Amino acid sequence: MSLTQRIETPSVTYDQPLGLFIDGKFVKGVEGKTFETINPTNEKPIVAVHEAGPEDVDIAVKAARKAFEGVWAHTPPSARGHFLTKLADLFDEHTDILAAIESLDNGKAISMAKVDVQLASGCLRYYGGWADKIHGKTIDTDHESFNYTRHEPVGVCGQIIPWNFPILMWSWKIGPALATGNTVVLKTAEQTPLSALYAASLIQKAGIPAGVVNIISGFGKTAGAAIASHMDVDKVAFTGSTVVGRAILQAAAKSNLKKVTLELGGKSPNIVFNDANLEDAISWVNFGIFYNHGQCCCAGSRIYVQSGIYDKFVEAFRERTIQNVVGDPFHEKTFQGPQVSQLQFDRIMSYIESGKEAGAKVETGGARHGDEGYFIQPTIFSNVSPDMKIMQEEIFGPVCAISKFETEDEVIKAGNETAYGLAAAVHTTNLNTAIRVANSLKAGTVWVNNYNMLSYQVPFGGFKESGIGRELGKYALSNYTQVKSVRIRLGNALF
Ligand code: TXE
Repeated sequence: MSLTQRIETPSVTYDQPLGLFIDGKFVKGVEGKTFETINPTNEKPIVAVHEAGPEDVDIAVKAARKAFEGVWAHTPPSARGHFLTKLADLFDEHTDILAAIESLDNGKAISMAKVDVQLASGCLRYYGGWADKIHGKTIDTDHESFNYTRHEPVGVCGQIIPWNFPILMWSWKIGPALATGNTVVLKTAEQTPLSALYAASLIQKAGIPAGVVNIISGFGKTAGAAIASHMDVDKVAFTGSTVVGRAILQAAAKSNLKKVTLELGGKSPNIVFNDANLEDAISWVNFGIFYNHGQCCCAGSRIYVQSGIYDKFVEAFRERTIQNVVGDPFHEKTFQGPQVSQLQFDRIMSYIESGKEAGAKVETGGARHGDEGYFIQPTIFSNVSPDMKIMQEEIFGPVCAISKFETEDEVIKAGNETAYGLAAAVHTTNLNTAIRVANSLKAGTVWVNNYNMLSYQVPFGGFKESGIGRELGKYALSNYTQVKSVRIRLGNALF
């Protein structure tokens, strides 16, 4: 099988790289295996890509190690920054292609996919700016000493990303890793390998030295597990399910105690008080759960509405939800495309069935949309209780549950009653309420009068079982550096 294929999408025609991107070149896997990626809109294969197994991971790690010890170690920080800003410019130039690939491979609405690409280029440029501003401190201890710290790169970083934001996660991982002087072996999700491979061709165009970034397509149990347990990978950054997050921590513990950062699932509460601006709140609650077809780790899937506005809210929210345009991701007006895969479609439908069986009321949706592709109607459940599966587990689809509450204390308690702690939101016109509730919710991000606002300058990550470490902003730099203390004796003291 060849290493590129011309692909026609409804918006652009382009050359899709298919190989593993190792040591600056696209290559076939050692075992010669390939796998197909499926178009979730019509359930048909798009193309087959080359598959990495453990041996390919090893080859990629060796290339990354060589670059880390060699060319990249001798690339000045400002030059690293320049490479990242050049890459960001190339993302901007190729926005239409990258966005079309996301819509084709992931099913993302094209208007949203374009925003993802802009956010990705913004993230790369932002970390390009950081590259020559990473420095340690001098620390006074006594007259006879000079002490300083260096923030050194961790080394070879394994990065394992999911399918819900393929190109955005690529940039969240690669931006801070390269800015701080690390090299990377990144594995994409098996459902969505295409945009990352196209972005790898932009790495070549940007002139980033061979081996600094290696991108492989492959499965979790083979290529992913090989990264997590590799003895020469110094750190793994993972975004995905909690169950795999645990497996990665175990693999790190059993191998070389590599550093691990995790960005996992959520079951985030979205709280609307009586005094909220109703129209605004409904718009944000709708965006909070149905954006990206509900396939967001921070999706506001548990909606708590205060009793004074509950009936009005449910009615108006249902009306708003019905207006969400579900359909072909390549139509500019589409808000919600298909779920990413048959597996995710089946998982979500089984949660919908479990909600119905448990006695929750379907306010709208509750079924498949159309008869081709993995489309699901935006679904709102009411009449739910805290013990229902749909209130406890991450559904990762366009499905939410609304509950009524009376008091602030009660809703804080309910909001925190979950093993997750990724995000939360509060809608109110009272600043005191907003701040009190924001301070009391155990979540890595609390939005006030908005939802899903993500910026590359602001850290993102989870409390409790939603993860370890923070991505984005200055905080992410500490995931990719380790501190060295250098202590110099100035006087003549001896022991
Ligand atoms: O995730 P997996 P799946 C949640 C969401 C979703 C559920 C399952 O609830 O319904 O997870 O999705 C790689 N060693 N999130 O099955 O399996 C895999 O190849 C190393 C939340 O797709 O965690 C892919 O690259 N790697 C989420 C990545 O892990 C392994 C985003 C994610 O896949 C591996 C996605 C292993 N043993 C799903 N097994 C978020 N936090 O945004 C799999 N992988």
